[in-house]
Amino acid sequence: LSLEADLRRAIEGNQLFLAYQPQFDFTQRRVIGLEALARWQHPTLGLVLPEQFIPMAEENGLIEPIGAWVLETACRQQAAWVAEGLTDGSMSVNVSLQQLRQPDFIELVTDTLSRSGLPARHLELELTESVVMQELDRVMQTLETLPSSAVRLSIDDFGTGYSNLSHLKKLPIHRLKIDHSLIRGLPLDQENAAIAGAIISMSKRLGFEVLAEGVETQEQASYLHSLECDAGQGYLFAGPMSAQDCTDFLRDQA
Ligand code: G
Ligand code: G
Ligand code: NA
Ligand code: MN
Repeated sequence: LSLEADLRRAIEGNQLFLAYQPQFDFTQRRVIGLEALARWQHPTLGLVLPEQFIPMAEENGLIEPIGAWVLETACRQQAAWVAEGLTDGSMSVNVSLQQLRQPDFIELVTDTLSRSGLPARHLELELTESVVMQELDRVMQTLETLPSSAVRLSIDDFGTGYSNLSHLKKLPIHRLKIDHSLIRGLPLDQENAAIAGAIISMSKRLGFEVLAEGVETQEQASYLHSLECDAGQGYLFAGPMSAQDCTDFLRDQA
């Protein structure tokens, strides 16, 4: 309960910050996007990871102000990097079910884009597979009303939930992100190879981009590339890093 009280103070106390993890195109080996990942620098506990505070925030309503702060911070940062010519890709922001259910969620996204000056095509919203399947109608409605529908949508942690695959084709999805648990052990793990391969070929046929999460080895990257997976994210390329480190990283890539 005290951690909950601390989290309430964390937002005003500037204790939250974002880490950014690059996403790489397998063919061109260049950065095509960044994912914003929330971090909490607790005054006495030190660094608290999102696994510990996001579920708590989703239960106690704090996910709304935290999510709004994440969206704002990520959009402003991306607008600055785009203006500097350091990226022309997307900034992925994770969105919780509770945020999507807010009646003013679309307004929040629209207002945040205009306040930050970020063109909609540079923003990608990440919804987990289970959220998308639970709230199919709301997701459809939300996305159809977003600014010029140019905001991108990706399905996170794909392959871990229970997708009704026939629903996928109805959704205005840009990209599937294959969960890292299915990338582990590739190419030797035959079960993961079968599932990851099936997700990649399904994505191609449905016209979605596909990204593999948790790419840690060159063997995984080569194998995924050979299956025509578009992009990867993981420690092989770069881990999540501070805004300053990410600025340096993007400069080095340019
Ligand atoms: O960085 P990693 O430990 O960094 O992230 C762990 C999990 O926390 C991931 O599943 C990620 O989607 C989730 N997460 C990270 N940042 C946010 C955020 O700003 N909002 C939500 N809803 N989830 C987040
Ligand atoms: O949204 P989500 O669950 O997918 O967030 C990605 C999580 O995966 C973050 O916690 C991030 O720190 C972590 N992560 C990033 N790259 C790697 C990787 O190469 N391997 C593993 N195991 N985790 C990673
Ligand atoms: Na994510
Ligand atoms: Mn994920």
